Amino acid sequence: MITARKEREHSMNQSMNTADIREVVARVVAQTPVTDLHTHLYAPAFGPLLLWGIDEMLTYHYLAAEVLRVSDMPYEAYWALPKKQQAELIWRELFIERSPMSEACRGVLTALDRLGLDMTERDLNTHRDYFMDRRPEDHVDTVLKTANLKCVVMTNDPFDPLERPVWMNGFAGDKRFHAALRLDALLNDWGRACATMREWGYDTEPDLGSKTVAEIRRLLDEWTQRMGALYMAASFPPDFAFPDDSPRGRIIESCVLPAGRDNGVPFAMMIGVKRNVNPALKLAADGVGLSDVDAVARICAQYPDNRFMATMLARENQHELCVTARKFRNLMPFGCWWFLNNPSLIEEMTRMRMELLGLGFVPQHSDARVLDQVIYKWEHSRAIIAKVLADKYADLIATGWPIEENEIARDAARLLDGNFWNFLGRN
Ligand code: RAT
Ligand code: ZN
Repeated sequence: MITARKEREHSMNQSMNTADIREVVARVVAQTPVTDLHTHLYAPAFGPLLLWGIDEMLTYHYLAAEVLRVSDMPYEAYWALPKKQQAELIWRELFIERSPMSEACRGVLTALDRLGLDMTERDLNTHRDYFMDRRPEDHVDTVLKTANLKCVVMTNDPFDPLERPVWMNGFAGDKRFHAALRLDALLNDWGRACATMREWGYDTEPDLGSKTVAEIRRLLDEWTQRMGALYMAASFPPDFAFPDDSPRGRIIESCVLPAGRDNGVPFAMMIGVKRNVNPALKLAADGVGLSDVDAVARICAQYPDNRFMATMLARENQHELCVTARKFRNLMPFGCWWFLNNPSLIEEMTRMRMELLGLGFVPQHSDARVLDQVIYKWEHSRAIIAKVLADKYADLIATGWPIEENEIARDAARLLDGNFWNFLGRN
């Protein structure tokens, strides 16, 4: 007995106490490479689709929405400006005329700082100089290294006229950029998708009869293969229902789920976006609404041979989604999506998820649209994930359960990288 106790004391001395834990966890999480499972970035081979640099960062649609609240410029006049002038307006209004408090503003500063720019400098043109002569290929390497990312997953839409030709011309692949087959165009506007598919030579009819179903399935199989897609995905409005007799519901049941099962790729559901709440804001026009988590539970229950990833946009849906994930091993909650990608909400969600799901979730994705953004999105999220983890380890240590650094590294690797690949079955 005494020996056992001595051994335990010895092993506790070897492991960490609560004072060390914060520093060690922060360091380990910062050093753990990330797989960023949902971005809007593109490999350099996609040419102008890959956005990067300071003017792109400043004109991010999150910041367009913010500048259009404080400026009295008519919406159309803003959108008519060349990008450079939009960036100048945003810099002036949101960084110079007032302190850049919002998360999207702060992010620009974090990214510039970590790229080595002088943050005491308030002249935008001076910052622009850094980006002037950079080659996109080199910048990708610099940014992924600075953000400590292993790889990112793109959002790839076969109906997008700009990216489609890159795939059709045999994109050679880029191990830093994986693909996800995005199905919004197919699922959220079937009338139009049907007509487009006909133009491409698929024998589709609006009625979704068996011939059309087979053709949609053919499209899904072809594009999953062509892209090497890791998963299929779509965003849905708050009234997303399942089962559902609309074209969306019918295509999901008769095409997407069979394809997902047979091709071994999960279906990622991004639920709760109210598109075009204020159309004058264009890409920044969308809002959020409360959704029905039972729809998620029903699809997971009815299709146990399919795997589902889910992220929901309303803060109020998060608890129910966590509880639902406890009931279904084929459901992986992921990320703090869009309006939730703010420190206070990331912390709340990460704590709740860890308390309900242990380490069995994917805490974050960046949603970056501009390459440089991964620097700030991941630095800010990593700090919060580390804070939550450290609190939880401190609770464990308080019970006498020793924690070793290699265990922290193992857990961090699961959260930031491994859980996603394991869920795909590709570890
Ligand atoms: O976060 C965003 O940038 C949004 O505009 C959307 O792209 C959203 O993340 C989505 O994937 O639909
Ligand atoms: Zn997105």
